[in-house]
Amino acid sequence: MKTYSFTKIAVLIITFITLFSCSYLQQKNFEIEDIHIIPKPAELTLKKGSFKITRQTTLVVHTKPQMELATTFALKFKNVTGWNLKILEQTPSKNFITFTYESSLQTEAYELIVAKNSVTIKASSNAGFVYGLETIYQLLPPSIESKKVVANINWEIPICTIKDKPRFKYRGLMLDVSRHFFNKEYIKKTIDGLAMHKMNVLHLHLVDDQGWRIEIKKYPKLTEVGAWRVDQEDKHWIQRRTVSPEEKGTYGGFLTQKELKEIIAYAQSKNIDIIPEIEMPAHVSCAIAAYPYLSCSEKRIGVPSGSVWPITDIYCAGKETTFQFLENVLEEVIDIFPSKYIHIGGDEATKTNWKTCPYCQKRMKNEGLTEVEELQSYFVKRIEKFINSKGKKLIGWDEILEGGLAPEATVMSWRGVKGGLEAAAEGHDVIMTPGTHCYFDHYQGPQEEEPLAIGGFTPLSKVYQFDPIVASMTPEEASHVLGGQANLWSEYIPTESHSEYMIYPRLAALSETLWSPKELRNWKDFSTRIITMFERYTFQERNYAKSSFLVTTNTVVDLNEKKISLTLQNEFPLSDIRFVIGNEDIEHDAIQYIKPIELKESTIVKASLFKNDKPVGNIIYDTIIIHKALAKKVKYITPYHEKYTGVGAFNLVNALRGTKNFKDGQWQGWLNNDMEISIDLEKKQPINSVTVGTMDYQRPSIFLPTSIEVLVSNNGIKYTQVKKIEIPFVKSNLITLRNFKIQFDDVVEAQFIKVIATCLKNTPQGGGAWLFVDEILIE
Ligand code: TNX
Repeated sequence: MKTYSFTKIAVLIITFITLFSCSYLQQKNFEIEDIHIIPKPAELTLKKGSFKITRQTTLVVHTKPQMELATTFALKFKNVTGWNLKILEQTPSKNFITFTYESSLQTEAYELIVAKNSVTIKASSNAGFVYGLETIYQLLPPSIESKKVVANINWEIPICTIKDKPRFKYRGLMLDVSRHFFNKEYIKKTIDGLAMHKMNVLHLHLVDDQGWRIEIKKYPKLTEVGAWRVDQEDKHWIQRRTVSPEEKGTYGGFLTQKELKEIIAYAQSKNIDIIPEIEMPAHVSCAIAAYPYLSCSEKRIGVPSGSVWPITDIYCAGKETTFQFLENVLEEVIDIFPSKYIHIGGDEATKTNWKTCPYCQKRMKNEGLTEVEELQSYFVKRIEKFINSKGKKLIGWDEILEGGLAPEATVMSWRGVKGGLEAAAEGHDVIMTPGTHCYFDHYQGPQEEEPLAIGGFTPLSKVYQFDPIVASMTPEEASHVLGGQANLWSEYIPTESHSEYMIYPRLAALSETLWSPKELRNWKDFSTRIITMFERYTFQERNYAKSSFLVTTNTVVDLNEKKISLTLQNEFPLSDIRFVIGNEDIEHDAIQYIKPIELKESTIVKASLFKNDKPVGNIIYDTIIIHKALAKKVKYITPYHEKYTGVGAFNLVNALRGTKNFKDGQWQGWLNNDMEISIDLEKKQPINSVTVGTMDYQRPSIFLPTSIEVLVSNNGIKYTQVKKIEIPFVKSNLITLRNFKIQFDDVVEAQFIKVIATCLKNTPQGGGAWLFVDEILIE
């Protein structure tokens, strides 16, 4: 009897301990390093323990918009778990997520209070609730973004309090849907991407030379004609031929008014304002192709398939019919878009036609204008009046400053921050979109590794340094800065996956510059959080650039010791970089990089960033060639040009190679002049070949040599020719690096080598020719 009750007590105790420890173990404790929200919240207090979303969790709502948000939340959960979370108006005793109206919070601000048994999202507007939910998603495991059920996941978030609000009220992205058309589904997917980063403006660039993308009922030809161009997608943008107006366009598309309304409603539910841009007076070849009377000459043109420069086919500023057309178009646009802003472009108008057009001249005379810039200003002011009369505000690119700004206009500063500074000083609102930090059509990694882009270099870390407020601004001027925006021009972006590649992850960096308090900005901290964001992108089936993973090399040459040391780095600090030398396999044999790698012989170095012992991103291959001319004396018989000096005397023999960026400091240039140099190898030795590294980049007039001749000597005075190659000129629109290897028929013994590379004499476009050389390798 005694034994029995003892056993009973023991069983009871064990059960109790087990139960207690189980529930205790279930309480996950998060560390601050586990929280990877982007953009970083303004204030976060973390406590021990967690709230777990289960099949029984209830969503508590009090209004219709809250109901809609709760429904999207429940749907997301249904996708990944199969559960049907309840949405109720009554608050249960525990395990619920509730939306609570809190009037003291600013619009867009929210508070998130996560406790053991409940989650409360407080906000004074739908925007705040949207952001509260987005934050919950980012507290959850990345697989919440999956499109299908995921097993064995604890849907747990840390007990914490978050008080969050944006630094800037305008946080935008511009999509150019004209140069290449992007459809409704893609635009909606982009809206999801924006909301996730707490961005609140999608600026749609609906009109440009190469395509009119919005249905206008009064002018059907705008889309019947203007939305379609002759398909020349197989050619480089700047190499597409001018088409005649008779040719039928087959490539393009447009958004119907119905589709746009659907997009707008979708965006509104995510607190995103859609700002339409209807370009004028330039970038409108497509409209002139549809209605030739809109231009000064009324000449018929075709919709251009590619580059148009300079932009002279612009709207006539003299004829009244132009303004009637534009007002009718804008009236329909205003009916579709609830946004308080209408963007009218205004950039890059070459106004030569206006100088000779009798209508424009008459207008200038009547209005007392002397310069064509003032006529553009008249144009914009007149359109502004119309837009204001409809209760809307005008935005334009910074060119609208020229000739006098329209009284109420907001300026989008793209040519640096200068226009923004000027406009703010005049008391106008400003949105900063400087090309230096905000142009997502620029390269984000070394050109050799990236898909073709328009140029520039705006890596993730550069975007992260963006600040819409310029240090020199007075507080009054700074108060006019509404925020910032990234622009994705799409000349070189034909597909959705490419478009996403350019947007993400740079959008994440931008979002933090526009949302989070400046004091919290920290690249190192961001660089750990972004990795989780990559996982979220993957679950969302979103393409994104891994360029920031790329390892880059720097080579330092010790000319005395004739050795090369290679440093490896990555945009992120404290990266796990590993490498192999020669033919070893990077997957298995890589060693961690800790200090510069010293090399005395030619070899290949492969390197990559590693995560969890696996290479991530692209593997880089660097060929190091230690050749016979390394660090030997070079005599320049024809001097290099003062504009492109490379690194000076040893440039051609320092083993450092130039990149496709011809201004990278590794190239020596000769202008309308041949390169003639000799190298003293210090002693007679056997030579098999001479290689000359050159560049072909015809746009800025850099051409391959037309011939290369190699001569040898043993006294440095009398040379004999060993070999000469001729290089026929071939037109090209690419940037190509070429190594011309002049292989000798027999091994030659010599101390002095002379190389003569001839410069192109007659260039296709006329004008001068450059010859660029980065290295001469002797083997
Ligand atoms: C300039 S930015 C433009 C666009 C081009 C872009 C390419 C601006 C207002 N105009 O038309 O697409 O450069 O980066």
